[in-house]
Amino acid sequence: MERTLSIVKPDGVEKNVIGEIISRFEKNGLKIVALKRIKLTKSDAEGFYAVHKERPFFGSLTDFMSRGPVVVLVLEGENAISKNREIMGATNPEEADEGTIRKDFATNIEENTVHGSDSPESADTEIKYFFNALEITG
Ligand code: IDP
Ligand code: MG
Repeated sequence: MERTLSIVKPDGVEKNVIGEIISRFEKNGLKIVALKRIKLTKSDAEGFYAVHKERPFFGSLTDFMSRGPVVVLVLEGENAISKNREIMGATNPEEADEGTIRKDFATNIEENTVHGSDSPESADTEIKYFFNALEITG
């Protein structure tokens, strides 16, 4: 059993597809073990995406991530990290496979609707960024 952090980004919330996105996780056998809808400050977004701080899109990305509410979730299941990445599709929606969340909902490479942890280490750090132990129930 593995856990991963998912975020429905501000564009996904604005498009009113929170339920459709969550339903894809469930249909693919992932269990939601924590969930909340919050609004990040610019500084929250900068902290979350600190690994990207040298990238040219960091300012724009953190403006986007703090412009409106997001939904943060912890998904649990076998190979949850890679399974979630498959359900999400490629970072750039133009390169995403048919039937993936990003192919179906993303606006562009930045406003790409969902986040998913990319390794066990980042999943652990990212889950702790948003949830304490009492908020996650398997
Ligand atoms: P990922 O979300 O698929 O793991 P990362 O490379 O970790 O992709 O990038 C984090 C986020 O930064 C992306 O999901 C996207 O919102 C944004 N991003 C990535 N590459 C670009 C880019 O070239 N231009 C603008 N935004 C980008
Ligand atoms: Mg990433």
